[in-house]
Amino acid sequence: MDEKCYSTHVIAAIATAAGPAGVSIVRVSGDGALEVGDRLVPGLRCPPSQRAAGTFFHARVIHPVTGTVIDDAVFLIYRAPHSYTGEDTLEIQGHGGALPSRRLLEAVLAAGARLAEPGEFTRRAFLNGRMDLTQAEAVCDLIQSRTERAAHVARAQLDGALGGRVAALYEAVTAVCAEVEHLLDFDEGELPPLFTERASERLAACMTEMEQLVASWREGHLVREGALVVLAGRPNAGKSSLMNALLGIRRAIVHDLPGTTRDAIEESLVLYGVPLRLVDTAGLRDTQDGVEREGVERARAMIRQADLILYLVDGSVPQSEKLAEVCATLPTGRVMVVVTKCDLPTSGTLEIPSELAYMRVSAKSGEGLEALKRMVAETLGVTEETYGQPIVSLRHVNELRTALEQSREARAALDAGESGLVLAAGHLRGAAEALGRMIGRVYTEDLLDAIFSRFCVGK
Ligand SMILES: Nc1nc2c(ncn2[C@@H]2O[C@H](COP(=O)(O)OP(=O)(O)OP(=O)(O)O)[C@@H](O)[C@H]2O)c(=O)[nH]1
Ligand SMILES: [Mg+2]
Repeated sequence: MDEKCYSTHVIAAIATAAGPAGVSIVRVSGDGALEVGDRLVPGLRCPPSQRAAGTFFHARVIHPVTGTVIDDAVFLIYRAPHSYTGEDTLEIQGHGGALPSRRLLEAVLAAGARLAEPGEFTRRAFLNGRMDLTQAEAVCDLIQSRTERAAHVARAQLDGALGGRVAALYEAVTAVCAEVEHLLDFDEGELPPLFTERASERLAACMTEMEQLVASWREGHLVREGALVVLAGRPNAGKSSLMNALLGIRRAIVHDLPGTTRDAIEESLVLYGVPLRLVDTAGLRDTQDGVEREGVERARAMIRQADLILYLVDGSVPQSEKLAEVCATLPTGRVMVVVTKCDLPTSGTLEIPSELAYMRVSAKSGEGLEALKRMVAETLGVTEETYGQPIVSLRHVNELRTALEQSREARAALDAGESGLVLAAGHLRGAAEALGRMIGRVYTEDLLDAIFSRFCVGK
């Protein structure tokens, strides 16, 4: 199939979720979408292809091959370029439910459409210039968002909050690149005064903005993917009890027998708008028990991946471990000590290394739980107050890092003066291309395949 045919052939898909519902929508888009509609309503005095954009009508849908009555439906007419995809589009609203919507789709396919691939409507919207690539990706993020915060960030990205900033950076870097390349055509010694210094300064301003965007990734990926928070500590420290208290349900088995939890238990939780993957683990100790040993191994594996480790210490019994030594074996900068069972009398003094943050809580009385939640959100760098437009996509942060690296190299080359111009031009092109890939000014089919395969069919 040639590229043009692939990108404009009429496609169709059910746009609404399967299952009992009042209405389901089949969306039809491409060159000839309205004529596909004509074949579903034979004998209609004014068929879809004769109707104006922005109008709708009610009609009985007839299967174009079998002649069976499929449903009665409302047809909405969009004409290129004023539609989601930028193409002629028909939206057919029939009765809801898995079977009626499938029957309607089958009739549309029999009338000449082909089934859309995942994300194909949005891919066409991008190819037809209706949105940049960051906006197209935001569509998928919005659909899949699990928290208010994630939806808010995706919505703003869909409005171009990120794409606009990156487009400005792309244009600024491209302009510096064009000027440097232009100068390469001149003879040596004809460099305008202060040219390289000024180019370097302009680039530095772009780099400051790129750095800000890269720095927002830490928060952004937590907003989208969720933070992995692992409860770890000696057996009986109170990990499962704290897990249950944070969740508000009795999810994990609690027992006074040390070594109760064997497998890692994961649950989702939303704290101050940030989705967490909260994991309860087996108590860390040397043991001869094969099953428990496997549990301890799993606990260590979770600790290695964690964004934050809550290391629990039972405050009601004499301290049996040197925290400084234990924490030296845990990933630095990602550990918070939680002293548990604070409803019970404390047993002696606790030695907590001064560089570690710690909290006192009781899973039994609830004391300290709210403060702990707040502290976890703050430690992860996310609170309700930080409400900017962070980078949420790994692809975006990687492109920005490439652009930054290339810009750094370009500045170093510019600082060498005239002799560095050829090298600088190469790096400037590299930086501009990375920014261009981020917003889709530069793309390959493979890149689009990778992005849109994450989408659902019908979007
Ligand atoms: N008084 C009091 N008892 C607690 C509290 N938290 C846990 N316990 C008790 O401590 C014991 C161990 O609790 P768990 O939550 O099972 O401890 P764990 O760290 O998950 O233990 P393992 O799974 O064996 O590693 C149980 O008898 C709990 O009832 C608390 O806040 N206050
Ligand atoms: Mg446990």
